[in-house]
Amino acid sequence: MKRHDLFILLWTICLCCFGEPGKIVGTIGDKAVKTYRKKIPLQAEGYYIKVTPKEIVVAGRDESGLFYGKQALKTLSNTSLKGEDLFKFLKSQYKEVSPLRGDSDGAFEIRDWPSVSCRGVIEGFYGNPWSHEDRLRQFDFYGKHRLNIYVYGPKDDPYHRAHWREPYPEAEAAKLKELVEAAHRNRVQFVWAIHPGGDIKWNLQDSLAVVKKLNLMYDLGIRTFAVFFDDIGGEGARGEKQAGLMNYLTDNFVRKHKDVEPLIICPTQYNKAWSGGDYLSTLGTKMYPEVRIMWTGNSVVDMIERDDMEWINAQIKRKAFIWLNYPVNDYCQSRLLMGKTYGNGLDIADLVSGFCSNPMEYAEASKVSLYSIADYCWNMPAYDAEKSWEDALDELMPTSREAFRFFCENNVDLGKTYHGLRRDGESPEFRKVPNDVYFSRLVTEADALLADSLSQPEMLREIAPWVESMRVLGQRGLQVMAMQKALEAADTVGFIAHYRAEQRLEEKQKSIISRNYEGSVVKAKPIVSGTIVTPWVNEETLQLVKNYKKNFAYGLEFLPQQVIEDGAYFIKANGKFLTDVNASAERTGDCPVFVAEADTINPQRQLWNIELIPATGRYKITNVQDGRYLNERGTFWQDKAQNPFDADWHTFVIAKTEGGYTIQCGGRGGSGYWVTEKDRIKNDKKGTVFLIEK
Ligand code: LOG
Repeated sequence: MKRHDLFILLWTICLCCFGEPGKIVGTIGDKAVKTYRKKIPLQAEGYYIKVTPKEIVVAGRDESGLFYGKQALKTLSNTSLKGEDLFKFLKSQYKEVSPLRGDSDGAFEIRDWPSVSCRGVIEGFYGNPWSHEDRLRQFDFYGKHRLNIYVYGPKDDPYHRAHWREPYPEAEAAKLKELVEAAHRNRVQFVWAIHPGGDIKWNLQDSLAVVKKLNLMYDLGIRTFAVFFDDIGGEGARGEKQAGLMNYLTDNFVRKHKDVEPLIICPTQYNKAWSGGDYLSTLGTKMYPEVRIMWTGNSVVDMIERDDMEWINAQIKRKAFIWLNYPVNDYCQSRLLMGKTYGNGLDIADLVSGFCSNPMEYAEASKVSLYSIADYCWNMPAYDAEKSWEDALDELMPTSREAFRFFCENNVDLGKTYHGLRRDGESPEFRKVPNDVYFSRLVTEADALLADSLSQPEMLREIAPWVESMRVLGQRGLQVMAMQKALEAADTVGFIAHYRAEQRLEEKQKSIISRNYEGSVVKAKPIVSGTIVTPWVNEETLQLVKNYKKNFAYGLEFLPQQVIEDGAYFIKANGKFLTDVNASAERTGDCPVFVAEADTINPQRQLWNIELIPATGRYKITNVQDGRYLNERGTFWQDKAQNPFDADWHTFVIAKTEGGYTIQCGGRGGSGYWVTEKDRIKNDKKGTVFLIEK
């Protein structure tokens, strides 16, 4: 055994068996650590650690620094790493690590401090607020991961928003008090937010109502406060009035107490896409400079980069306090966001006054991302999204780690939403080759997780509906693979049987719901791998059914009928034929027109291929003669050379109606129907009835 190995061993034994001999502990002013004063980092919450065979020193810049230093020491005493590995580990964890008296000795010192001074979480989502127990567990987690701020602002707490003037009922106030104490024990600042903008009157009475409420919250131990004006319009959204209230509260509440921190505001224009006029500059110039201003980035849901920070900071004349809308899923409730937390610049620490993540209403599941938020905020330049994610999985699901990893990998992207954020990396193994093995794994890993619910009850309770859905998705996939094989073997009976089994599973999957909540959000219907595996299973089923129908007649009654079976049709309105008149001429951006005569010379100009697209479940319509796609405006693509298919522009919902069919634009929300106007196709709310015939 080398000397340094021996030393680490002894040190570990000492810590475990005899308490902590040779240990010097203190904060900067303490006599005990006087010798090390110069070594202690200047930054708040920083700490210094020295480990030699003879002594262990932990010295904090302040109480928080000492708290984190002691925690680091605990982590160190739990590691079995040695030599090079130990140093590699230390360097990945702490800002500055130096060996003492030569490598072989194994002695070292650490200087460590946070990149961002305010790091944490904002419970700011719509839907089920976290439970009391959720929050208690969160605070322990924050303490452990050095997150130091928690902003309380669940949209559906009536005393935060809808009934902001009213005091909390006694029992709820008592619980909040307990929470505040738990937060403080973990060195987490508890910020309570009020959301008065929905119905505030800009008069003294309402200013006093806010002060009164804040004082009640002060009595529960809260020392930092926020005022939210997000997601409102009308009178409450006026910048100069909001700035006036913040100044009033600073004068009449904050400065009346010795121990209350400067206020935080969430403005109405809280992201660049929604900014305009002089709103932000009004806040910037009229509001006391100590009031911190929250900001979600270039849009509501966005990752933050340096340029973005420079822009907003110039507007508001201070450093913005980031409200990161990730991993919140209140706008994409069917998805759990369990993927890597990536995309924020690693060079923005000096441009933010704080960085908070708005999580999912699933408190435990959110920890996968919060773990990384903590890593990112503590040591921003060294942040590694990949590693941090893997580390989070180690900690959060030690007993079924690989099953959990697989689950997380299948719950990454959020799909298309009006906020536009997408997340890469979903179901990477599936992309290579969809096969039985992958689908079986969806089933077996789901089983493994569900079987492990005893060791991780809270996490499992939250993710169970998604785990269950993952299992059924796997079973559906296996049926689809069996349909493929049956079709290849011309086994019609087998094909129909597997198809019917697949349909039963799909029904079962659709019946899974998570949390029967009926507030500002609806109950969630879990979707797993909604970008990769689920669409593949849906599309492949449809495609196989189409292929089957082309060749076989057995069991057709069990297969879905299309409104229009794939084929070439005339599309007629008022007795006229939709005709690709320019088919042979030079044409860009032209359109077909309705003509009275049947074209006997070139009938294919009047024939349209109508085909169901499995990917969208909608139809595409192309001209038989030249293959050009008709788009939602009833015209052809501008650039005939390219003529690309675009599901946003070229897909239609065709529905049977009295006397014929309606054709609705499906790509972007299905806003308009086809109508005829002067022999051309236009869009309107109420559709023309078309004849679609062979
Ligand atoms: C809300 C927030 C919600 C989030 C995501 C802010 C400042 N406000 O669009 O409560 O959780 O987006 O849906 C918001 O982000 N409004």
